[in-house]
Amino acid sequence: MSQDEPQDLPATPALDPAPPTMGGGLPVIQYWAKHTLSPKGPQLWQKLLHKSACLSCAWGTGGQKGGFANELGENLQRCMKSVEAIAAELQPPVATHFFDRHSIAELQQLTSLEADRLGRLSFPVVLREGQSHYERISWEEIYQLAEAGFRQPPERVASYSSGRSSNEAAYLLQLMMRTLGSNHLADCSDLCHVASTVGLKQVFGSGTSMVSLESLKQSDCVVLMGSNAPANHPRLMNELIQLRERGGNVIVVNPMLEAGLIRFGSPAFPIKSLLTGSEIASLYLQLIPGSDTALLVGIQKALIAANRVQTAYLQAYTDDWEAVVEFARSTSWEKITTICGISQTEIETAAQLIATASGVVFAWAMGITQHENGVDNVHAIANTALLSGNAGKPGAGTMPIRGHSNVQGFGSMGVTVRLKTEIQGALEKLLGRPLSRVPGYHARDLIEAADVGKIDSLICVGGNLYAANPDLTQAKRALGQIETIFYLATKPNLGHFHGLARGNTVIIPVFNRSENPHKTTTESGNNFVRLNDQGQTHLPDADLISEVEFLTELAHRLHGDYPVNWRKLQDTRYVRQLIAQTIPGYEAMATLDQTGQEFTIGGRIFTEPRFATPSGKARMFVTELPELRLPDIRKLGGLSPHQGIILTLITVRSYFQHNTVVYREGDRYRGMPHRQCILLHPEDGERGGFQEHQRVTVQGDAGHLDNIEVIYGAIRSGSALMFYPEVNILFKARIDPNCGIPAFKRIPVRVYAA
Ligand SMILES: Nc1nc2c(c(=O)[nH]1)N[C@H]1C(S)=C(S)[C@@H](COP(=O)(O)OP(=O)(O)OC[C@H]3O[C@@H](n4cnc5c(=O)[nH]c(N)nc54)[C@H](O)[C@@H]3O)O[C@H]1N2
Ligand SMILES: Nc1nc2c(c(=O)[nH]1)N[C@H]1C(S)=C(S)[C@@H](COP(=O)(O)OP(=O)(O)OC[C@H]3O[C@@H](n4cnc5c(=O)[nH]c(N)nc54)[C@H](O)[C@@H]3O)O[C@H]1N2
Ligand code: SF4
Ligand SMILES: [Mo]
Repeated sequence: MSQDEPQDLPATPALDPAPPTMGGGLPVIQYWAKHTLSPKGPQLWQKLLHKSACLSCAWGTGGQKGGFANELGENLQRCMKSVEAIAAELQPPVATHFFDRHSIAELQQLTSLEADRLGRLSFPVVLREGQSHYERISWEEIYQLAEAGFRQPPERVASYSSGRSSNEAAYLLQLMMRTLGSNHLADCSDLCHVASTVGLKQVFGSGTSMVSLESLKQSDCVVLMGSNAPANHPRLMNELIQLRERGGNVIVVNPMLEAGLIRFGSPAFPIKSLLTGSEIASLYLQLIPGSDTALLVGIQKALIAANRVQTAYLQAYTDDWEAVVEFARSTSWEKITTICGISQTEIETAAQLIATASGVVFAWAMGITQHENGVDNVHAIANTALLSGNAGKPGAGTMPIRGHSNVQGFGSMGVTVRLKTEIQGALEKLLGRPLSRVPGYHARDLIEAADVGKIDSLICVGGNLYAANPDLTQAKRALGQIETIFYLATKPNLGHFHGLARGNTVIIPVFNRSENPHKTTTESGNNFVRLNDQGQTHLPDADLISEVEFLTELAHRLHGDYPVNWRKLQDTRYVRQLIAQTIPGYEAMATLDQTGQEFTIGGRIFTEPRFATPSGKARMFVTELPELRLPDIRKLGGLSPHQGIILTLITVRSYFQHNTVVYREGDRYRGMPHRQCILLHPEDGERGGFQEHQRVTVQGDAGHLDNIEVIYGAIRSGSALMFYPEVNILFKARIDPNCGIPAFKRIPVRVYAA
């Protein structure tokens, strides 16, 4: 590419020859120093101190208490992931003539990192049907295209969204779509924590965490399952360090030995932790990927055998517990240990740590949800919490660790294909008519529907629908069947270059959270609502729009003044009033603008065993053990189908990326120097006849990747690990029929030397 691209993110640092033995520590401080003392430092500090929630993860640091505070007002809670996210947003604009000079064919050669480094989008562009270049487009033409696009039959229009935008934008998006008569509100949570939302709602009547930060601080045991928190939720590590210091235990369940879950050095505790690191895991269970339900049933069985089940609690506060107890009792140890690969003794040790703790918090992320049995996994966690009396009391409970910084807010606002009946009722009252009963498409269904030509128009409020999906070949083809696509985005990504519509593809540049000309709100994974101040953009001559302005103007053109005065809603105070009236638990939003009082959403934190189900009791579900067979080696195509070995591939984020957006090559904590690596156990390397650093081919059921470097690491043998989104070219994921999530964490692949 030519010289006109901005290039001022730091160059990729050389990787240490050997991976570090702990997470966090001095490299984090070095990163901070490098960025905050650089010429960009003042801008960065301004953003860090801006009163708004961190852009990165849903732990929710920031807001009115100051850029560095958590919801309890504790300071020093900003991590370097926050700096990383801000630095990417502070890039200079994509050069004025960039799109004139580079054809789509050229743009499609870019990697995710290169696409992000093009800079901030600062003017709207369109790729017209049959054309080779994006070109600038006027706002009036965008509205005309959008109006025409969304005047199609409601079952043929859809939206997709990603959880970085505000509650206000989310609310307006769903109201606009539902007023049209469309329920096709696909969201990144469909690929993320939907298994938690669905599973927890069935058990407790509420789909989010029942544990507040305050309550987490009272627990003396955390079971951390399928989470790489040192990289993805760094400030959770402070809580784990403090828990260990007060004598509590952390049980980690993960097929990969993640360095930061063994030891972590936190800058929040410079003297006692930063340099040498604090021990995190008391017990590390390195199970077979996809087998968590078996392990949890094993823990339940051990609790029963040791007579540690809280029967009086179960009788008083749960329904259907007998079947769950009977199932665990009658499942053989042999079956359990064979499926999960963890010995009975280790499982009994875990059960004992749980039984002897005064309060246990069960926390989890994608290693639990992204499976064919994701909802079962969540049920099995809930069952274990209930059998041990650890739900509905301070210091205990179930705590999904959410992804995007406002992904949970999107769900609360009704951006979901499973609308709460209370919201449905409130919206029907507002509209004065019933909502459409046609079921909506979630993210996977949307791709399938598009693939068979059932979608005319799509609006994407953030995200990267193309690269977030399995089977990139299908995703590209499916998006290519859609007549018009509108991408609202802050920065260019692979989706803008590969996820092209049949007709027009429009990219609409938007302000990010700290730049909006109005206040907004977001919701953390701990159910805490943040108020984000208005701000300014650093971009010179920027022709950006706020998501709220675009959505209200489009809705006004589509719906006139029905059912609300849309243009008036450009003042987000009125959107907050609507939210307060229609969204359960958000009543306190009504006074937020006057008081500035951020608040915890009502009806979600359970400190007593009275849950949000109709009976007030938790409902328990028997969780069948998964059958973890791998396909026959010949079934995974390729040139020489008998060669190589079959492995279970886990796809994850590297240390330096945010979802589909790569910030830097490599992952020092896993010893992977670049992204074209496969991490496997040395035993499997030997079995396949590979040397470390040798190049291999990885074959899945949808494609293959050549020239992949073998890296040996501390992963459960039989499994391997690679980075998404590049790896999504390989496979058509299996889907959990209970919630539609793709099984990104258990993909059969064949690995062979070329
Ligand atoms: N810096 C940064 N922060 C982020 C993100 C980011 O990309 N970068 N993304 C955000 C988003 S949207 C999300 S959803 C979260 C993701 O946060 P995580 O869920 O922590 O992210 P993953 O990289 O998918 O890591 C999943 C972990 O699960 C383990 N695992 C894999 N399979 C299994 C299994 O079968 N059982 C168990 N018990 N463990 C398993 C993996 O080894 C890995 O440690 O992070 C959020 N925060
Ligand atoms: N193989 C595999 N695939 C996965 C996963 C996995 O673990 N393995 N994880 C899945 C998960 S958990 C998730 S959440 C999805 C992520 O899927 P998405 O949420 O769809 O993708 P992101 O990469 O987070 O989207 C990044 C883009 O959002 C835009 N953006 C950033 N901030 C804003 C903003 O304020 N407003 C607007 N309008 N746009 C903004 C930028 O243009 C940026 O390029 O991927 C899923 N896919
Ligand atoms: S833990 Fe998450 S919310 Fe807190 S500063 Fe780090 S990235 Fe931001
Ligand atoms: Mo996510």
